[in-house]
Amino acid sequence: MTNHFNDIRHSKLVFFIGSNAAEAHPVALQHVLYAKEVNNAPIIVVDPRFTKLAAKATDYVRIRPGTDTAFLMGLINQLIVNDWYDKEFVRTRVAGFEEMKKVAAHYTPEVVEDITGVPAKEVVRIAKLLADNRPGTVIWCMGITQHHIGSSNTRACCILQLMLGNMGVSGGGTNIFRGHDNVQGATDMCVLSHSLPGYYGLSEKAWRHWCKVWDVDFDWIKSRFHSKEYMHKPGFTLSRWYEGVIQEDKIYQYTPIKAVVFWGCSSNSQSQYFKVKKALDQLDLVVIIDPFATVTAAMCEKDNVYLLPSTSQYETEGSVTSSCRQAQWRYKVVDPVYDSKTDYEILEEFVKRFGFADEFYKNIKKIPEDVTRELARGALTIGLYGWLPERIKKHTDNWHTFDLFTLQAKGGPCDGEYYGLPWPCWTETHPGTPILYDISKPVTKGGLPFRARFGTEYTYPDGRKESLLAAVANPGSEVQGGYPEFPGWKTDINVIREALKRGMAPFGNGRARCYCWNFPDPVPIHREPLHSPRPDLIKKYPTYPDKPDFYRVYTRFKSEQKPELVKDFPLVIITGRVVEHMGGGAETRSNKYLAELMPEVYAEINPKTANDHGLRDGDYVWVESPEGGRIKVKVKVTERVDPHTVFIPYSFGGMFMGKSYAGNYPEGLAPYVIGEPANIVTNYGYDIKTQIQGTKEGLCRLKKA
Ligand SMILES: Nc1nc2c(c(=O)[nH]1)N[C@H]1C(S)=C(S)[C@@H](COP(=O)(O)OP(=O)(O)OC[C@H]3O[C@@H](n4cnc5c(=O)[nH]c(N)nc54)[C@H](O)[C@@H]3O)O[C@H]1N2
Ligand SMILES: Nc1nc2c(c(=O)[nH]1)N[C@H]1C(S)=C(S)[C@@H](COP(=O)(O)OP(=O)(O)OC[C@H]3O[C@@H](n4cnc5c(=O)[nH]c(N)nc54)[C@H](O)[C@@H]3O)O[C@H]1N2
Ligand SMILES: [Mo]
Repeated sequence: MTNHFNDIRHSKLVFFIGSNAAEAHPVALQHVLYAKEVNNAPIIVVDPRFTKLAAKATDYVRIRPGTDTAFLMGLINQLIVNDWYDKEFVRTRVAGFEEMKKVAAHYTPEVVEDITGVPAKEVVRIAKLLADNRPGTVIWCMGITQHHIGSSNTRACCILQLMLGNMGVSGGGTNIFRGHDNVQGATDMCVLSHSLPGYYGLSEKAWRHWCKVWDVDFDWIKSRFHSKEYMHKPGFTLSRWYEGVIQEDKIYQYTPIKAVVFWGCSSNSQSQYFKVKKALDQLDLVVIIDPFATVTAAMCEKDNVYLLPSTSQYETEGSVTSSCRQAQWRYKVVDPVYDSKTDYEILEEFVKRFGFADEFYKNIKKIPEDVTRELARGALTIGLYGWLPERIKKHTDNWHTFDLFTLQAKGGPCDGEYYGLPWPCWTETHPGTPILYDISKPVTKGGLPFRARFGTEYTYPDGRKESLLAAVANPGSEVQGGYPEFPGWKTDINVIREALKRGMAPFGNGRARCYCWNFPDPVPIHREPLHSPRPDLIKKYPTYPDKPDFYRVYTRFKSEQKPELVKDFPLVIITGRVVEHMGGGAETRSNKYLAELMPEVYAEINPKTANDHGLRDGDYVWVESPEGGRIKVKVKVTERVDPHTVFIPYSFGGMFMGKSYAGNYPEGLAPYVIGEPANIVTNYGYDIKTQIQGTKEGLCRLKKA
């Protein structure tokens, strides 16, 4: 999030796209409802389903799944052609406007209507609403990201806010309501396969930086890898690890995967689940570190599973990071119950047995405080240097002294600081940055320009040259205008101190790019979902070429996009959340109160679809995917979805294509609720940059059970 939840209380408009916050973020929603009631802010909800969030909206826009880029570019085009965009903001802080404008021109209201199903008049009306109610905030979630063009969708959202001049202002921003508690912290630590903590990447420079922080020898780290190549090569992603086992798509690794550790991860959260199941049955070893005996364990047919019971968050402590980049100290509530161990203890047992405890714990004497200290010293890129455990605890202990609207402490021990020291918190005295890219404040007081990450000038394909440095600066900046990054700022705190002394941002003062030359589509464009109900549009807006060695696995795009598929699979399938269940559902399906509230998996279908299939509310139906997955679920007949769309909540598990695996749980540990995982029928398809699974577009068919 560029801003923070509380800041939405300043918004004059809230634009939700691909988010169902009423179910997925009901606590955060209180700030949105404040804006609605007190500021009279229009609440726009763009979603293929009429959700519980849509029920709170002033303006609901029903969109065809997978067409958000076209809709957003259509809004952007309207802002430009009607002169409703913020020209001063574009002049001083944006790059690539001319190139973007040319692309946006294609997305006329009529073209947008054809692609998205949103009436042309609505496109114009919503654009005007956005222009008339500033500052407005844009909030998106998984409805935007889980597509093969997910990264284009997110960029189009950002460009929309740049055009409205809504960036770097209170009440504006791009606010992505995140998933699990501490998922922002997990991302910052890069619990992913393509970077070291703090978004440093996998280059030798990055490794050397962290070796210095860890105080270990670079050559020793190198010796832990199969070869130097693997030190710099991104690993498999969570969405496709199973290909490393079953190899139905070609893999690019010297050996197949033979063992998997699920550490706080639920396998039914992955699409193509019937392939995941196949992989589980082929593996030599499956280790599950979880407070619950998960569905993964129950699905394994072989005797190859070890369950290591971990504690829950209430039985341990440490720093966690919220959606809005704020740190909090989470204190222990109860001692570990039964024979569970904390995740720290389990990790320590492994490290000792693998024989590198001396290196691993060189700087760590006291867990978790020293872990937080080490991360603060290392993650300079995102400005974690000021996140010292004692500062974080002080904030958590004094949370009542901070202002509800601005997050700033008024008096007390944290006077002037922002709650949770939102990063970047450049130094041990910096107050934190509550709103990113806000040039109304000095950098030392929580202001920030856009980063100058991509040089000082760029030459576009038509020969046009443009400065990539801003034409404005924060108050107190020694340079009144744009400036490049300070060399060495990512690895040396003294460079950061020097920049701040001059009132400047260590990472420079650049322009936000509408044209990203390092992306497959420099300006976001529509591309039809891989499995599309519109063969005519596949021709006009085809997907990307296939991508070999993409996170070590061949990933099909073009070769997977088959226009004839819709003949046999005429309905669009989307999946998502219900308020009663969480993720793969291990925790919530094992809770008898929640189980009673949401006891069974179902498919939402429109009354017309039901009638066309001879189905009635409460009947059972087989939902079948083009790849051969099928699940048996209950029918819920509802106008929430249109006649082309089927929605299934994805948090169920313990059934597999009609068969129950409840008997496979250790005695007494089967959850109260079991059901078919929707991910058996979510289709093949992955984002071109991130490889996130496309669980919000795809095709299916229904057969009465
Ligand atoms: N109760 C509960 N809360 C949760 C979670 C949970 O499992 N249970 N999970 C947490 C996690 S990990 C996350 S990431 C967040 C996710 O939070 P959300 O992303 O808000 O949740 P979803 O229901 O997956 O998806 C949101 C909406 O996207 C819509 N959608 C589908 N396809 C499209 C499309 O093509 N375009 C548009 N515009 N919309 C589309 C769906 O209809 C759905 O209403 O929730 C978090 N909060
Ligand atoms: N079809 C479809 N699939 C999806 C999505 C979708 O919208 N549609 N959304 C995707 C998204 S955004 C996400 S984030 C994933 C979520 O997918 P997962 O992260 O795989 O699902 P969770 O159930 O949240 O998994 C968390 C596991 O961690 C365990 N756990 C909880 N606390 C602790 C702890 O302190 N220590 C340890 N060791 N374990 C703990 C829980 O018991 C649970 O088993 O699903 C993805 N899959
Ligand atoms: Mo998530």
